[in-house]
Amino acid sequence: MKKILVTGALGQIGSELVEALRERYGADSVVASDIKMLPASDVDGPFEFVDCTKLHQVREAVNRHQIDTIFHLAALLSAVGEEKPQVAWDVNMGGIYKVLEVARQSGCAVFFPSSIAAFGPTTPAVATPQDTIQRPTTIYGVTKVSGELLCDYYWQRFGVDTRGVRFPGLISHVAKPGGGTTDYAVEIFYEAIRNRRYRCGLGPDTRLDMMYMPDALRAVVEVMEAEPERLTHRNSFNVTAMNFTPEELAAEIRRHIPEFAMEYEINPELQKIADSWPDSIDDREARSQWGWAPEYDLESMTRDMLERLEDKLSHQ
Ligand code: NAD
Ligand code: AKB
Repeated sequence: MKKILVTGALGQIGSELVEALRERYGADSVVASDIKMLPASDVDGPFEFVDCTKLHQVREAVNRHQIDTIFHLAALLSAVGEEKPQVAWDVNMGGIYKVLEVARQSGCAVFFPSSIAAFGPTTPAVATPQDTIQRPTTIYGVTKVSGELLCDYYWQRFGVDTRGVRFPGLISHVAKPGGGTTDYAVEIFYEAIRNRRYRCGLGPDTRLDMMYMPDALRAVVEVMEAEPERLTHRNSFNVTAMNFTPEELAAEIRRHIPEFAMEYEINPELQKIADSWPDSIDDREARSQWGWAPEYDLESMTRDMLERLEDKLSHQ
């Protein structure tokens, strides 16, 4: 990786991935891009306006900066996707197709982040295997399975070096999440610090896999740097770090903020999506093929989130 383009770079993952990549490969080697514009005061490296659904915009950015690797983050997430399924299809499928076409023409490698949303209600729900039934019932999930297949196709048919992971819900304190079903696991920390209470849209026993952002960033870099001979899969590796319900997360927060109160006001749309996803996934293939190992569990993530968010909010 000598020159990198990140699409959707101003979202929850991109806000931290760009910085991590710049630290690793050099500030000028990483071009951030999005359809949102960055305030001039926040620009600390190359930035381009790139709508990933416009082939010429992706191509121009790749040519102008002689890009050899694209981290394609731009997408609509699960909750927003169900509100605007047609737009979700256009952005998620249009985006990955345009990125893959430019990658094919320009010889770029591509990172594609899939999700636990690529599974559905007929998937084995506990310790979901790497290779299993994938019949998702959300438009987001449909675009994630299709994206995984398209990435595999471009590797097998055209030799484009496509790689990816299936992320669980991601927890972070830099940028707020962008409209997913697992957003509660981030919002709860803001509310616990500010108001000592949180009203959760998912039921108390909704069990899902999650991961803290530092582990997610490492997963992205490690899968892209993995020796290709070791990879029998490419798109996309199950990766996970922790597993909990809203009630268990609230209990962990209460160890630091004893007065924290959790209420439930179930959002039927969100609950339906969460119930269609696995309770837990099996990431042994990622562990054996490229050495994946998370560092944060529920306890260490909660401690770090509260410390860092308290510091951030005290300066706002
Ligand atoms: P996000 O919603 O926070 O950010 C997405 C970014 O894409 C936004 O900055 C948005 O402006 C941009 N965007 C939207 N339409 C665009 C377009 N047409 N062209 C260019 N940019 C556009 O998302 P995120 O949480 O950072 O997720 C990034 C990727 O990781 C997505 O593909 C998502 O599906 C995947 N993922 C995220 C999670 C998670 O928990 N955050 C979990 C699994 C997979
Ligand atoms: C969402 O909830 O949509 C995302 C995801 C798990 O893909 N966080």
